[in-house]
Amino acid sequence: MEQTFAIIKPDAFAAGHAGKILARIYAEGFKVVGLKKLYLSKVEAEGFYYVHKERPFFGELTDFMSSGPCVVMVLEAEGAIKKWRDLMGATNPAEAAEGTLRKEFGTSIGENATHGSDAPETAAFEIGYFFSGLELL
Ligand code: DAT
Ligand code: MG
Repeated sequence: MEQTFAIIKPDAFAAGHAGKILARIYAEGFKVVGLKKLYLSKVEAEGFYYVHKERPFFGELTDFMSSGPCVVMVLEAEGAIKKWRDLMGATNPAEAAEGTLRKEFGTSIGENATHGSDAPETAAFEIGYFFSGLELL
């Protein structure tokens, strides 16, 4: 079984969509092996997104991610990384397919409701950034 790391971002959490997103996660057959609500500091958001530190949107992205509470999760399923990215849809909600979470809950390319790891190496880094082994039993 593969694990991936997911976030219900501050826009979706503030809008009250966390319950609906979790319901979709369970309906699609993921096992939720870790879950907590966090309010990231700017520095914590910068550390999480360090791969994007040279991108022009880095300041905007880390301001947004530290603008309110979010929900961080570890999801487990067969092919969890691709399965979760398929359920999220394209980065830009305007380009996301019908039925995807970003289409339904995202409002702009920056405020796009959810995060998901893009590869096994990033999933390992991202899970370890937020969860200890004891939290994933
Ligand atoms: P994804 O979250 O689909 O993996 P990414 O890794 O390319 O996308 O970018 C990380 C986040 O940064 C993305 O969810 C939203 C934000 N972002 C990406 N491109 C952006 C842009 N052109 N302008 C503003 N924010 C952007
Ligand atoms: Mg990414």
